[in-house]
Amino acid sequence: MQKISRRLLSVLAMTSLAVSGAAAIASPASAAQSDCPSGYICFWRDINFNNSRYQFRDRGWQFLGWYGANDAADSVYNRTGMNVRLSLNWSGSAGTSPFICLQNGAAPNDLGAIYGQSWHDSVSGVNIGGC
Ligand SMILES: [Ca+2]
Repeated sequence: MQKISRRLLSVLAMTSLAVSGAAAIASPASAAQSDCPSGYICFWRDINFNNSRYQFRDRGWQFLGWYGANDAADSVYNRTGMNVRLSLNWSGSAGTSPFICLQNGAAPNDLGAIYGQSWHDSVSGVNIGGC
């Protein structure tokens, strides 16, 4: 029953988000780097592209907290075709320093290990084409 409810929520989230073109959440059971569709940047809650996924394709700043993903991501895959700026903090309307510029195609599997422990469970803002 709980599994059905979770799946329904996921479908509802994907439906509403498809309209806004922002983010979607995948079932943790199917988590894999290859789940990230072309044209998106995907964030996973755990290292090595595991657990829930959040994906974005719109340009301009977005706050991961709008999708329940603030201070949670540990792995990322940039398939946007552009460089993407990630911020550690959020001002209310845009990301604020410190930043990472993630090259198109980059797929850091452990943000804390690669960019320093301050990036573990700490990404707040994403800006596709922002660097
Ligand atoms: Ca995490």
